[in-house]
Amino acid sequence: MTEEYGIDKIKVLEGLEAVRKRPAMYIGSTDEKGLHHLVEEVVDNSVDEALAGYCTKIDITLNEDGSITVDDNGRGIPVEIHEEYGISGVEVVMTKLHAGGKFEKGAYKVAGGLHGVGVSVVNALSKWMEVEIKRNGKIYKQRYERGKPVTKLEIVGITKETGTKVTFLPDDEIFGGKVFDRHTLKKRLQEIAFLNKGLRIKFSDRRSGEEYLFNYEGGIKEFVEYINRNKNPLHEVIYFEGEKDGINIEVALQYTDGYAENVFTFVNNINTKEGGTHLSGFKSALTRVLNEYGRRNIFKNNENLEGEDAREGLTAIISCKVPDPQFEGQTKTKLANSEAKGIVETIMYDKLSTYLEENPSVARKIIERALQASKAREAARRARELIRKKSYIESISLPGKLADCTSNEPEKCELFIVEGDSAGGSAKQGRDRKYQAILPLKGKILNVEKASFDKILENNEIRAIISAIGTGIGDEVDIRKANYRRIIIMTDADVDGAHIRTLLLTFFFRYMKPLIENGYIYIAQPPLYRIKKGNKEYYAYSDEEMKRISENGGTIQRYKGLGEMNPEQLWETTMNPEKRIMKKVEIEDAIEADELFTILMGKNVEERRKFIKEHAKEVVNLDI
Ligand code: 0RA
Repeated sequence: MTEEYGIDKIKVLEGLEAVRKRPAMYIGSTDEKGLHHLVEEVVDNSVDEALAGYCTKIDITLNEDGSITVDDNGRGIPVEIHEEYGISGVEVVMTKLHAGGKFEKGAYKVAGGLHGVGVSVVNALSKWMEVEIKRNGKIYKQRYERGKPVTKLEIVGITKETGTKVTFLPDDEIFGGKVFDRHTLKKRLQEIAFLNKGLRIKFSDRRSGEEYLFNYEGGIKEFVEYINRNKNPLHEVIYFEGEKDGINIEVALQYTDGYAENVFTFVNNINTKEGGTHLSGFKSALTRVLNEYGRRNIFKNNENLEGEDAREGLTAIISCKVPDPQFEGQTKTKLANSEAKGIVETIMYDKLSTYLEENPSVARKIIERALQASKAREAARRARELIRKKSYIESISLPGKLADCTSNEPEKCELFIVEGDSAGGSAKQGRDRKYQAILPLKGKILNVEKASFDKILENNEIRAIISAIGTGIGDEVDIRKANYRRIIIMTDADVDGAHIRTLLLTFFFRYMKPLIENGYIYIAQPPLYRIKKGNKEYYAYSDEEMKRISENGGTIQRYKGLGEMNPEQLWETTMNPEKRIMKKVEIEDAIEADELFTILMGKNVEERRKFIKEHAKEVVNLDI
């Protein structure tokens, strides 16, 4: 009896009901991210058709009723009756979990650690879904509601074309009232177009009337040009492609006069944010090629370039197509296939060596640039040795000194980087001495976007930050050595405060990225207002909150700076772990983040002016 019950239960759970019961298990979450995941899932199927060589165009439309349409000119989902299930192929794809594998499709699948749960999951989580297939000279149509077919697969017309059109409305029982974000969709669709040269992706937003056509004959070569469009490139983009043992790789790279390293890797169109074997292969080939060419043609005295010298100022995209990708890592975005390292390394070594031999003037520019980086690194190394010792911080002349905490359990400790001496003073008095350390900064730190590594290390404020945190800097960052688990940026809620915060974030993003990636960096949220009602005091952290609290009577005090709060107030409102509000800094999109820092902090004034003008309306709570 129990066994029978068990079997029954498994059967039930295998159906789409299981998906509706535990959506997060299939799409990660039911927040905005999960919602957009649905689109990815459907688009991925069309991209698979493109990868297999059958589809050249995909139209994505955000409809006025909130539904979304993905329309491709691939082969069309098979309509024939499926042997095993006795229903049409369409219905198998739409209602069976992981049905994709039941048909052997193309050689590569986008399906990786992240995606590949199947269209059926999207169907299960949609209030309704309509699929229209052009195949065998006919147009077929079927409608589903919450995963269940509500019409038969009907023939509704004839056609000479082939393709699949899927329209779905995410179920508000699952996603609340969340709506698609045009910006998020647009960015990902453009990325897919860059990664699949020639593929035409049209994106239309019926709500705003906007339309975009993404179509790049140059593929990732144009991607690199796009990323570098606000930078100063040293040469044209170098591009090559190669294939071995079924693994296809494409590489596009270009050096700029900047200092940042921007290497982005993709496997079957998935952004492998955590890198992996393909990235290792790329890095070691790059260093080896530059050193060998340098020794033959440029070096005078036994110079030797290290990996980071070879990658300073480099923007590169590595896009691999791997038949059976294995992903590992925290977010399953690290390629694990060991064979990929050797293949990428060999192809990269051969093609880049040849390119440099054939283009000696470009080769000279690249290698001289790397040699300069190497010299700066040597100077930096000496400075760094000094800075690494925490005791060193005592010896440099700082406006205000680090007031360290007394605990020696870094896991429980926090470092507040505070704008200004007076706020620094209040923070020192108001803090929890055991777990909270205070580092006051006077004025603005150096803009690292415009300075070389050795110059950065000459800057006192930056030295103080590095030695206080203790992880080291650049390639050598070791998060296990962090003296604090949280590093909290605490600045005034005005223009200067915002600027200092951006300078600090630029520094952390460019030189201590693992701290951001591992969730160590926070932004304190001091209150904007104090409201007195009778003998009661309230703090408001936004304009809305202020309006709500101050309704019928109440005196409102606008805080201009942290310095206006006494130590107790600062502790109560901003530092007390039981009460405070903080924002954790996360990198959602590394390409966009690079772009933002380049525009905001880089050399191109005109671009910055344009950007600020365009985004000015989004800025709130900035007291100018
Ligand atoms: C299964 C088998 C075949 C194609 C597809 C599915 C397919 C699915 C989707 C989803 C969106 N667009 C799609 N395009 C194709 C292969 C069909 C054949 O062998 O002809």
